[in-house]
Amino acid sequence: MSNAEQQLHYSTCTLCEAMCGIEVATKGRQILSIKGDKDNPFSQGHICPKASALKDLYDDPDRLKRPVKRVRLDREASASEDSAWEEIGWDEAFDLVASKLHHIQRAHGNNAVGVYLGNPNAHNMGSILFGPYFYRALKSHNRYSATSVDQLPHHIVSRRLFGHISQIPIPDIDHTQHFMIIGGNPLASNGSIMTVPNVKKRLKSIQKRGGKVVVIDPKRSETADISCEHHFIRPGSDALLLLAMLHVLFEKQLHKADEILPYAEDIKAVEKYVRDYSPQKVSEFTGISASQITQLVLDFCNAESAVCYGRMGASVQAFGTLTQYLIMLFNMLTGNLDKRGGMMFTQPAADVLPVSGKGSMGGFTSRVRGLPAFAGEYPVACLAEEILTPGEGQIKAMVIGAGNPVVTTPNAEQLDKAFDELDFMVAVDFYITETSRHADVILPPVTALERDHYDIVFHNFAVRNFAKYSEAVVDIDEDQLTDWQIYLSLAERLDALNGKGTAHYAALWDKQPKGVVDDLLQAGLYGRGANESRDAQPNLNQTSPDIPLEGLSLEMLKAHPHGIDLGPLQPSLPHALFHEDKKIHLDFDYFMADLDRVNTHFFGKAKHATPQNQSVVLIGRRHIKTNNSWLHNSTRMVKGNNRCTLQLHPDDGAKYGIADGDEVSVKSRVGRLTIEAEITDAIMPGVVSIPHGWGHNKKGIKLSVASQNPGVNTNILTDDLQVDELSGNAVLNGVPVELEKVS
Ligand SMILES: Nc1nc2c(c(=O)[nH]1)N[C@H]1C(S)=C(S)[C@@H](COP(=O)(O)OP(=O)(O)OC[C@H]3O[C@@H](n4cnc5c(=O)[nH]c(N)nc54)[C@H](O)[C@@H]3O)O[C@H]1N2
Ligand SMILES: Nc1nc2c(c(=O)[nH]1)N[C@H]1C(S)=C(S)[C@@H](COP(=O)(O)OP(=O)(O)OC[C@H]3O[C@@H](n4cnc5c(=O)[nH]c(N)nc54)[C@H](O)[C@@H]3O)O[C@H]1N2
Ligand code: SF4
Ligand SMILES: [Mo]
Repeated sequence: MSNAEQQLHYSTCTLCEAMCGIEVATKGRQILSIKGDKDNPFSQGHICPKASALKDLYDDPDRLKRPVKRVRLDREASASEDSAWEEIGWDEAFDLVASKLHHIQRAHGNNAVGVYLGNPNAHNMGSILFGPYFYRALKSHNRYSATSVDQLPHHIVSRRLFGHISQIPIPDIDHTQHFMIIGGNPLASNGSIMTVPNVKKRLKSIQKRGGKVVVIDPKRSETADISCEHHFIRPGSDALLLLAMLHVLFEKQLHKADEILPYAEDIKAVEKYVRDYSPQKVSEFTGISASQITQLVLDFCNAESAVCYGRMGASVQAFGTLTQYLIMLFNMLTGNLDKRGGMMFTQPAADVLPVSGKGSMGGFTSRVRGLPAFAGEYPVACLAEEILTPGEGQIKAMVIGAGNPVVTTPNAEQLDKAFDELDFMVAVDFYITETSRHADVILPPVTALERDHYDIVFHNFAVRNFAKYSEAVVDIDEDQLTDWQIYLSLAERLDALNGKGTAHYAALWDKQPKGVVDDLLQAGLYGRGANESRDAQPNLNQTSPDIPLEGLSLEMLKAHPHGIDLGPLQPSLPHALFHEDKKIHLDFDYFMADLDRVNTHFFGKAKHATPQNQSVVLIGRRHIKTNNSWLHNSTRMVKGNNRCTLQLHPDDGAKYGIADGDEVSVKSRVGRLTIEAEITDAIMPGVVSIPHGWGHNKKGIKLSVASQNPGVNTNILTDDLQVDELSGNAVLNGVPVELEKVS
């Protein structure tokens, strides 16, 4: 190794959705440094502090490189708390897992095996493209993922309106003159459902060109700090704000629906649904004055182009689906859907949408609580009860792929206990986490820089058309595997045990995920089949004579290691619509039915949301150096002041006798925790905030750095029974809590 040459590699950071290009210096198998790739046309050298965590993950002595099997030391103690781990070979591990799962399915039915897939899968082309072979081989309906603590409402809105769960329009941030952000904090998150490296610069550019950035958030966030205007909003009341904004559009005759009308003939019928929601009526519930609400609409309509965008704070709350729907209606009715500077669809190079399912809506409901399934998944808020409630279809075993639901999903303590009841768990993860410590077998894949990468998901949500492929930057041992190899091995074994043919797997081993990417690139808009593909999109061809490239292939991307810019987003209606009639289906009956729930919640007899009698509500927050639950084992990501604090307004501090630095007991319907108070006027009175992803104090985890600075798990407080009823999405923002100073 000592005589190895230093080498530079151009790769992509996969930690968040921004897809920043990185320049990685290596010497043999040592990673020396990670810098921004200045020649990446999309991210132009930008990275955030997290990029170096890729090296820390790679070097982490705590991470697993070989499969491990749990050996229970004390049969009486709970399995997760008293075990040792024994390294085993891959073949033994695969055989063990496949036979255990098969055995449980034979005894209790296919649905006895549950699957939970976490967020990092979305950043991993191998899991995205080849994981499904394994889930299909399992033939279980009991599937769950982080989608239902996150963007599920976006998928439902897109499926119903545009005909495909993943056909989600993206803010055209680089051309807009007015950007309204509802419940997103891209300065900390680096953007979400908006792949946007260096978002700070792009937001500032809006203001430099005379435009405006407006933030609606119960917290004066980092994003609010650099915007032109910020309004505090009472958590969970965004649907009311949007209803009133739509009301103003009609009342003042400001709507501009002409261009969208051919695709959505009934759009003006929105008026009758919003008639009752004047700004005066919603003002006290939202905390935004009637005149401010009217002004928000006037400013939006007066701008040359404008876009309204809502993220976590708008989605993961009691009215998340309705809120995302109203946001889309507002963009449409102001003439900003599919328009430059508005909400636009990307034209990705490797487009999986036409070859993937459009996403089933409803159809199944969960066994215990009857929550709806979307795209073949139940909401994770009902996972624990499906394990704990006996009867046919009860979950007896779990497969966890790149997820940590014991930290990240509501009523986390209940799920932690439920996992202890399982007969078997397998986790595909390189850490022994709060969740994988429950496993009987852990199958560790390599980390991001050790595998090749094409961003199957986030290229499709990018604010600019772009394509980039990167090879692994370091070699791996012969007995290290990537996620897709793990999933394919399990699928093959399971099919064999089920007496099914496995001959077709040979071709998949040969093709690999990168072969699928190559096929998609070549068949796509910029590929060898470009002409055909463009003919199928006549509107695109006509409006954008400047589609810059054809002949794109994996080989071409390999020859351009910084990535290839494919130009700005292009108007693409009606092509972007997946409904056969090429129309937007507004589905009022489905979405507007939720207005009954809105009316009962806000205007019902109990009137529990008025400023006078409302309880304190809990929201979350992100920090630039975190990534959900799994970067806290990197010393440089966690050093410095305690970040896992309860933020509260000085008025609430005075009301409850809580001073900065005090220990506070926070209690909800489902749990209680103790946390340090941080008094700040950046948060709205009546609202408190705790970041998620912490609470690394469970016995049995192997995260030596994280355990020293564990923080508390906010999802001990969030309530599995509180969901957005349309979607079953968890309510992680706007959770009623009680505060008490710990003396
Ligand atoms: N209260 C509250 N809770 C929240 C949120 C919130 O805002 N507030 N946010 C929610 C959101 S948006 C999300 S997306 C979820 C995330 O929830 P999860 O997806 O359940 O959790 P992560 O923390 O992302 O855990 C990812 C796990 O995958 C492992 N991992 C990382 N990379 C790979 C890989 O390439 N392959 C494999 N096999 N494993 C890998 C890590 O070691 C880690 O254990 O959390 C949700 N929870
Ligand atoms: N550094 C970092 N980056 C990340 C992640 C991370 O953990 N750390 N996670 C990644 C993931 S998985 C995701 S999904 C994205 C999420 O990306 P964002 O959606 O940008 O996430 P947050 O930073 O949670 O921003 C949510 C905002 O909503 C506000 N909010 C809370 N409740 C309400 C409400 O009821 N109404 C309104 N209007 N606002 C509300 C909060 O105060 C907060 O400012 O971030 C990704 N990027
Ligand atoms: S912004 Fe996201 S993609 Fe870019 S360096 Fe940071 S974590 Fe990585
Ligand atoms: Mo997320």
